[in-house]
Amino acid sequence: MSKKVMRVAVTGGAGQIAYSLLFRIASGELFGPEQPVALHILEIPQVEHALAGVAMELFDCAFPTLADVVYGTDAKTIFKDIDLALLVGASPRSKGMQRKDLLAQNAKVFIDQGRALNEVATKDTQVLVVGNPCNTNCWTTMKCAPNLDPRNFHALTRLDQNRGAYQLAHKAGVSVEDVQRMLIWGNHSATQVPDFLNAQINKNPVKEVIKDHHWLENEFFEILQQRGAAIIEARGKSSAASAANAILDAVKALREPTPSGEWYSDCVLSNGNPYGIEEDLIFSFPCESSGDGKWEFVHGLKMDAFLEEKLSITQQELIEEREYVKKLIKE
Ligand code: NAX
Repeated sequence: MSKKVMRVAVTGGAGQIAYSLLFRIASGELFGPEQPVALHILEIPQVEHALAGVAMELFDCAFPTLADVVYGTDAKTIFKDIDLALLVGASPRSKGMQRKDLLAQNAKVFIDQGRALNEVATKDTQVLVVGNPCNTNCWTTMKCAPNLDPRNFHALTRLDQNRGAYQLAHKAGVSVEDVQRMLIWGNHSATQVPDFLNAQINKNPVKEVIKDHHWLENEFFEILQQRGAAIIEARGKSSAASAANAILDAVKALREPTPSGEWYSDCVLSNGNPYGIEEDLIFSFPCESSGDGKWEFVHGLKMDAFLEEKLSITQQELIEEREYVKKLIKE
């Protein structure tokens, strides 16, 4: 393997998503068997010892594609020379904590990591934020890393898209492969907007295949908006393997040309979007990629009163989150 090593930073390396994600990246699944990869793994000092154990396990897999593992607790050391940053680590929401408390706690994490990226990463480094609230954490990181290209900042709604595709397929009694153009708009939160107006099943509008429109407007929304909570209730822990899987899907979506007529959900900077969404938000849109990390908005999706109302609710939530963290960045 004489190719230049692809350097991928993963934060929250001792956490549960990373325990699936790191091994799938190291195995060559993300970049292919010919692409050597180095993992740069960041954690907080309290769990550095556990992270050492994860690194030992990575070495013990003897993956031919794993060229190097760098791990530690200093963001500037870990982010040096990277091509891609997967910002997974964040403080969890504890019992009784309000969303605003979580925003404030995690704003600090992403202000520091944004500044570290700004100092040591290159303009072309791609950044995908997973740690919640991921849209606003992504916005914070982007604002604190003005040396990087703002179009290279992404937050994850791919898990919600995948969940939506499964639910539509299950309801229609078809395979997930038969569901096309599934899309999530807005915030990765309980205001997210799964779009059944533009989605298709076997190239037919979903509303023509699933005649139960009450289910689409109610249960379908509720299942997706509450899926994370349902998994915590059932498993006692939040989604991890499916989140890692969605991270891989999201990175592949940027690295592989989007098939003609298709799109994928990605939370990106809203500037210049064709749907009238306020500028300067990290908002989930229909995107297509030319396969080299560059992406464009997909134009011309249908809108109706139901969708527009839902979009305005999720947009408002993101505006409020942004205004709240703005003050914290200035402090
Ligand atoms: P875990 O609590 O298992 O792991 C998080 C890890 O991050 C911990 O090991 C912690 O020490 C580390 N960490 C905390 N602050 C850090 C910092 N400043 N630098 C580096 N590491 C730090 O959580 P896990 O289940 O892995 O989830 C990680 C994040 O993903 C959470 O914020 C979670 O809410 C979010 N999720 C986002 C999803 C999405 O679709 N966007 C879905 C899955 C997941 O819920």
